[in-house]
Amino acid sequence: MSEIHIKRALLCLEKMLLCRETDRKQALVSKQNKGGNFHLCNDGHELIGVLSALHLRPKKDFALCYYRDRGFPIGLGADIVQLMGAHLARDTKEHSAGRMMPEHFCSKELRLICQSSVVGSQLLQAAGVAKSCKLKKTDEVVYVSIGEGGTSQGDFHEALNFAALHKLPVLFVVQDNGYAISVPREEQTAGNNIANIAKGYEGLTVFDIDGTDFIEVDTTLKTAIPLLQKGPVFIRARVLRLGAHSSSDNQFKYRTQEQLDEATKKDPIVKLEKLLIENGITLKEIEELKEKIRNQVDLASKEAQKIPHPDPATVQDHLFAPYNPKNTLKEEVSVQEKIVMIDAINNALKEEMQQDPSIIVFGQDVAGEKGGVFGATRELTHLFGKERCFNTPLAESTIIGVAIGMSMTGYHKPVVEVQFADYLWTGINQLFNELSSMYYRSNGMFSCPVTIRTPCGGYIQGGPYHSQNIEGFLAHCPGLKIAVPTTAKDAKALLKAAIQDPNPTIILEHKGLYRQRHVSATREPKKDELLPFGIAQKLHHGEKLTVVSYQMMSVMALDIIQKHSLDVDLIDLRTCVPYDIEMIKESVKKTGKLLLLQEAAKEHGFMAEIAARLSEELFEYLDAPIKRMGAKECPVPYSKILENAALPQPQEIEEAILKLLRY
Ligand SMILES: Cc1ncc(C[n+]2csc(CCOP(=O)(O)OP(=O)(O)O)c2C)c(N)n1
Repeated sequence: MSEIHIKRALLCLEKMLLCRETDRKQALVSKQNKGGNFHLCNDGHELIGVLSALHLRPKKDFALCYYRDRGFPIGLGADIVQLMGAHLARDTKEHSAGRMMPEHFCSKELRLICQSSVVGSQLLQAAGVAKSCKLKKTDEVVYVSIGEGGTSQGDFHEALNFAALHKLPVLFVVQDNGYAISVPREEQTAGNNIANIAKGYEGLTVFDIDGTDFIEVDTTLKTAIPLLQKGPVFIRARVLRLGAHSSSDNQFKYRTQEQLDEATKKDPIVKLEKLLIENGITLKEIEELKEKIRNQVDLASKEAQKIPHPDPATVQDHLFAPYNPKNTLKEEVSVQEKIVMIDAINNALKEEMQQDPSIIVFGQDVAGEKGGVFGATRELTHLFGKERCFNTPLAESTIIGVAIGMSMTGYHKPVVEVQFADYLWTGINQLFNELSSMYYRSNGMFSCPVTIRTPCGGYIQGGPYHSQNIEGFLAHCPGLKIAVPTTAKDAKALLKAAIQDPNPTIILEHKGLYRQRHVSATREPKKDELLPFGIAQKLHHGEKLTVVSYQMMSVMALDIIQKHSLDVDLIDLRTCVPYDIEMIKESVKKTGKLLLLQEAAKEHGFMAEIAARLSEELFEYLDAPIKRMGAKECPVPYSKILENAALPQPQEIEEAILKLLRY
């Protein structure tokens, strides 16, 4: 070995020992009731993570490393006190400040992107980070690691496909220890080797190596990292898990002592020590290094125990990043020239893309002449280029996962289209478990300025998979803002506010209103008109009854109220999260009666929340029971006759309004 090689090997050993010693210390303190009682063993995994970090550029390249890859942050130079503090769920500066279980590494300074506990979801986000770097034309690369069990997730294949398709600088590292908790590799992966499967993705360079061998790992990384400028690289590193899966696991239920002893013989630390001794380093030098590391970790552990526990008063902090724009949307004035909702949305996208080059639009069919199946993104590729409006593979998890990653570099604001709200479900993990909670999980360190637009709603004979209304599900997801515009002007001004918002936002666009002319078509707001979320509007003023609704229900209710000149306050919510509870309360105090209208099935719907809240907070003001109306409890069928039977109809709404007025 050359002198420089020995120097790197020594540094690598030092970092691996640091990793091993933190492991030992963490296992100990997790039994001492000091704030954290969960421990994940890293022993046997250290080499690939540490050495990858030593080959990359700290604070320049990005990384998303999984929970059994502590070697990577330690290799980068992460503060051991912060790591030990995170282990004890203390109010640390990095790694979530007690919001996440230990080993969910997160540091803006080190460009360690905040991790969730969902195995596999980091891979698409890594592809998104890399896409952002590539669009920005930097030479930054992205490291992402995962266990072999996690490669069974669909997101793994979506990520390899997207990275290979876009030739992205992602280094995928699978740390294959042969077990996913208790499940052995042969029950996990067809052919028993994930590297062979990865070879099927054209454009992906694949290595299959012994992850316990310093020379093999070092040589591979030296070859692999320069290749990243041309496209993604995949390394399957065969490693060892020299302990149980976690402190909650009894490994001897699925593994014998003999098997463990056999694995221990290949311990990468022992092997590296041997290599160094063969190359002139003395045993004494290694013993001194170990002693130094023990003292360092001892001290770090004591320091970590001085970090305070989180303050319970902060439990709801960092749900949303601050954003308080002024309401600059002007009142509706009667004008001859009206715009329909779909055109207003298209213009909002054009205006925002014009004024902010960081906005990138993508989704299925959104690019080129097609410009979306409803035409919302038409002309965007022509006006702003293929890099700023492009098609994605037919994979919703890809759309949302990539958007998350792109938004986290700070270089870009993705505004994505999910073709129908009904298909958001194949991306729901990225939305529900990842996007919405990123700001909270990272204790305000990483925000995700992602806007998702998606057409929803029925009355168009779209059948069960082109008619869903999903606001009730989404509203149950803390950290996500949701708009449900009824008119063109609101859709435009809300979309513009959403794009400028540093938080994740979702615009549910009712496709039955895209081209509807008599209520939804309005004057077009000017470029600078914005409508912040949480401000409802009255479509009709009255004294005897409050009706609260949105989208198609608002249109139907307004028609009925106008037809009979009824004395009704009609509140159009515009947004579900946040929703304008004050306007509703003020109206109900005046009218004493409340009808809640939603197109989604009545049971377990969004309006149930408003009904419950009003009965808790305004019971004394009510002169009649709160009435809810919605669709029947079944999917929305295709036949027009059945669709009409399922969805709320004007006649039923009329009867409900008149009955409540008479009550
Ligand atoms: C999507 C998902 N399903 C289940 C779990 C529970 N879980 C946590 S770790 C783990 C095993 C993962 O094994 P592997 O990917 O091989 O990594 P290793 O733990 O062996 O390093 C499981 C099933 C999870 N975190 N995420």
